[in-house]
Amino acid sequence: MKKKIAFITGITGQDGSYLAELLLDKNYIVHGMKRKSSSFNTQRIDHIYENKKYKNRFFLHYGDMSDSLRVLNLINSIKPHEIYNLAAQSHVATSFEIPEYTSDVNALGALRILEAIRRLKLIKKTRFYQASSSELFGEIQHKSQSEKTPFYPLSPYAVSKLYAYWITKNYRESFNIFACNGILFNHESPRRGETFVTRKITLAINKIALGLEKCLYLGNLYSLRDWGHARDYALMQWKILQQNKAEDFVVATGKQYSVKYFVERCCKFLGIKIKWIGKGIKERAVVVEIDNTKKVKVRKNSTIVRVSEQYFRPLDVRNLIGNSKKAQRKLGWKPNKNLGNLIKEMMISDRKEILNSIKKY
Ligand code: NAP
Ligand code: G4F
Repeated sequence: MKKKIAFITGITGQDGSYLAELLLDKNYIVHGMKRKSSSFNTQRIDHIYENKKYKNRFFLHYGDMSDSLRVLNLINSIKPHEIYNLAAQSHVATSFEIPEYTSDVNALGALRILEAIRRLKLIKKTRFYQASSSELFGEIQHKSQSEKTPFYPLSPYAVSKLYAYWITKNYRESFNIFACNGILFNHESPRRGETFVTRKITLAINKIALGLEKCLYLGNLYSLRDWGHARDYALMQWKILQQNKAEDFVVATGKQYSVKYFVERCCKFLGIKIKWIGKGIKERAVVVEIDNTKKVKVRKNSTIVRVSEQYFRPLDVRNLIGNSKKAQRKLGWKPNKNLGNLIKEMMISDRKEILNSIKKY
């Protein structure tokens, strides 16, 4: 049988790396778009590149979502069966600083691919996945959010993703392109970018426990998120494109936790018990008990987490929890609700990474 060909934009990101592994293991030929950078940006996929098992089936191409001609030419030369549009300026807080760039890449980026599929007459051949986001729900209109919940975006990032969501639907309905939105809730992993809150916490708590840092500074401790594992979500991205009919799906765990709780659990993992004192900008976490068997380098009564105004957003999505019943019914989605396992995997991986970087230094 002829191998399927996939094209992944954003292959160097968290999701791109898991999706590339998954597709290669399913015997696909995988092409990915990477950005030209003055420093290395392929750390998340180097292990794939070096794996002999994937030789002649894994290809990287320079490109940028803001460059229509390059996007068109790449799709023309690859002629993929499936395109996964994961590339994005994906940091919500940063989108307030660079709204125009965020819109160009996230909103028009999706349009550029859809137009390429249409102009290159690949409508019958190429299926399209758009990485939509639970940020679309923003100021939530339903207690838990499903495909039927109205959107109310609260950031330039979310507004840009709203355009991408609708243009995907529009090209599906206007031109019959097999184009789908995966409305994915937050998903994390040891490969999560270091400035997203979960990874920022797992890295900092490890560094504090090793005596390398004194204090972690965070923004809104009371945000509630529905956090899943990125590897599980990559499988759903693929499944969405394997259906008989092009449709949109919410993917979520259906459980939510606060940022504050996430911090407590990371500390607990290292045998550090904290107590929160103060309110608002003065709120902080103080160490009240230490498990001596874990040999952490923190002192009782020291403050290890503080709030900093710097990390507050002009507007913030405070409360997200997904209703993924449709994905459960049609895609066989089995939400993995175990936050403890996710934290354990991220904490262990970050500790190793920190110790290795010290050794190298
Ligand atoms: P990520 O780790 O930030 O990866 C983003 C990818 O996009 C990276 O490969 C990045 O390249 C690339 N990129 C950024 N700007 C680009 C441009 N102008 N041209 C070409 N490539 C560009 O994000 P992720 O967590 O894997 O998320 C994947 C997608 O899902 C994103 O679209 C995100 O918005 C969406 N999403 C994520 C979540 C989540 O919780 N993770 C939830 C819902 C939706 P560099 O490596 O060079 O920066
Ligand atoms: O980890 P975050 O930056 O993720 P956010 O904003 O939910 O966005 C992520 O998930 C979306 C899916 O819903 C994706 F579409 C998007 O691409 C991205 O992957 O922040 C989570 C929450 C926010 O409410 C934020 O205000 O944590 C709060 N927070 C508190 N202190 C912080 C911090 N966030 C960050 N990044 N850094 C802080 O110090």
